Amino acid sequence: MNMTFFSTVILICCLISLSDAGGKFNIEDNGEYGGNVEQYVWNIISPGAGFGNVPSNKCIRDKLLELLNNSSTVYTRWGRNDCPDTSDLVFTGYIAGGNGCYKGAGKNAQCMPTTPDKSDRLQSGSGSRAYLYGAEYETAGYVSAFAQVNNGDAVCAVCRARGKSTNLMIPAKRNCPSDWTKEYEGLLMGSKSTYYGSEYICVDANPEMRQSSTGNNIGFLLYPIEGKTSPLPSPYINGYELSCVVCTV
Ligand SMILES: [Ca+2]
Repeated sequence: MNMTFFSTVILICCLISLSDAGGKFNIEDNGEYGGNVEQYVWNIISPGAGFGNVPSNKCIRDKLLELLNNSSTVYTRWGRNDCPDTSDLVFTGYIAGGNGCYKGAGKNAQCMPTTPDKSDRLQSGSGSRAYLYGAEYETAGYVSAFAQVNNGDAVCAVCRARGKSTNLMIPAKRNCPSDWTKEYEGLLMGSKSTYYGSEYICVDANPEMRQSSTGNNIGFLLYPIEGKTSPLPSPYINGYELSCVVCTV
């Protein structure tokens, strides 16, 4: 086995590993191409190419590399207007969600683009619908990076991690599993206990706010989240704020 073909096989394995979520591709079980691995892979990555039209291993390798480089996963970086060096910016926005005083609202947070397209329905003030409110950090007295943005209107960025296939937010962690890339770490935040609940989101450890926005308003209010050790077991500490990390692979 020469090195070119060996490299191709490695890339084939990578592609199949990425694409095999439902066991759809299985080289070992395939008899359609008489054990011709190149033919099999080429027909996967170039649908409609037909039998007997297999290019050189280099072409297959280049195509696999192109596919791998084009794969990506998208996540929201809550609390920042930019993306980590590991990702590309898709758009920036403002965090929004339900007002904790109203029970009739979605619980999930939204990253609202700074340049929305105009709706074709502009009827105002119906009063019988759910509302999206901008988010404010409620972080007075907390660690300095967050205290500095107290009452500031919270921002967000949607980021695309190229060459990755999935992302994961892990609460109570500051580092990712081995083989994963750390996109950012932060503070787990959401509504407080006396308000209607919200999604828990991972807000970047160095949060930014919309300029000159520290007026105190009622909307989607973001508080640090505390762990409760009844029954969340040790080593969790009762009342400690929870960190978080966002990882890609
Ligand atoms: Ca504000």
